[in-house]
Amino acid sequence: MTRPVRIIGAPTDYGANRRGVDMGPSAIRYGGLADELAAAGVSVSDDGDVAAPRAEVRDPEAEAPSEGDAKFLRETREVVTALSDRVTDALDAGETPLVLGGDHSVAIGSVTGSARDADIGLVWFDAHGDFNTPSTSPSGNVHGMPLAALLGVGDFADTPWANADGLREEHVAIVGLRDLDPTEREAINDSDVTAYTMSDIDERGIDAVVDDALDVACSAPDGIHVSLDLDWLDPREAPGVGTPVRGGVTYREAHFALERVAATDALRSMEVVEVNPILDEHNETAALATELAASGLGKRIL
Ligand code: 4U7
Ligand code: MN
Ligand code: MN
Ligand code: MN
Repeated sequence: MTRPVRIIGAPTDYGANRRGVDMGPSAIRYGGLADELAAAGVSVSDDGDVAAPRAEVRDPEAEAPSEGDAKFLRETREVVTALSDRVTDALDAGETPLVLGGDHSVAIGSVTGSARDADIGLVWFDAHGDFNTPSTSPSGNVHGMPLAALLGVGDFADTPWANADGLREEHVAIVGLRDLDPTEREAINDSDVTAYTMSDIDERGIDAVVDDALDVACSAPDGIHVSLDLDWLDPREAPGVGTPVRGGVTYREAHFALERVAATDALRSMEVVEVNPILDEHNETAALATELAASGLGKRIL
């Protein structure tokens, strides 16, 4: 029997360079999430949204760990701390947390919550590495930093609220890379994270790459967290994202990958992030997020 799913919204946008992703949780719910998951045969409850401060009342320069180069770090800390607790609560109740973003900075909360007292693996489906730190980031946007934060890279060493206790680089795989900043590229190469580019997918096929990525993550004993940034897909399939990059995976490749996730039976927690309804066309990116979540949670065709 599959565990019940608990939906948790994290309507943030301050980690991204564009307004609008804060409407992601509403758009994804409106896009039919509950129905999709019911079709997947899983029982669902909705835990509502964590409180997130509005852009108008925030201080972009507050409390960066170094040089003041990360925007809204104080707001990030508040939201991810609350989210982390909600994720742990869901797991303690025997449920699978499904976090709806919001910008990708919310992953700091999902993953720290999932990796509390557990040794987990992580698959990061994204066009980007999200491996910047405040001193390397060209933008100062925290949605480009969550993986570095979770792993305690660079400026994020000893940042307890952002470091995931039960996550080791050896158990992390990034899939679909096609846009890295030079310093990020260096940091990923210096790490023990396994990273697959779009060229790897071109060359070896989505099945071989995703299976390798899942092997990396599933070598952790306590299950895996899947972080799905919708800009992983090609912008033709997923136009409603803040940082689109041409040359992403197709609709079918994405479904296939998430079906493989379900087949591992190791999914512990999941998030779908970076849906921007303002940039979307007829809510199609939000609807796609619901479909892919359902595939990851075990929806079957036959
Ligand atoms: B996303 C970027 F500079 N690397 O750090 C940055 F190109 O969560 C983009 O993957 C980050 O969507 C994209 O700002 C963050 C930029
Ligand atoms: Mn991205
Ligand atoms: Mn291991
Ligand atoms: Mn991302």
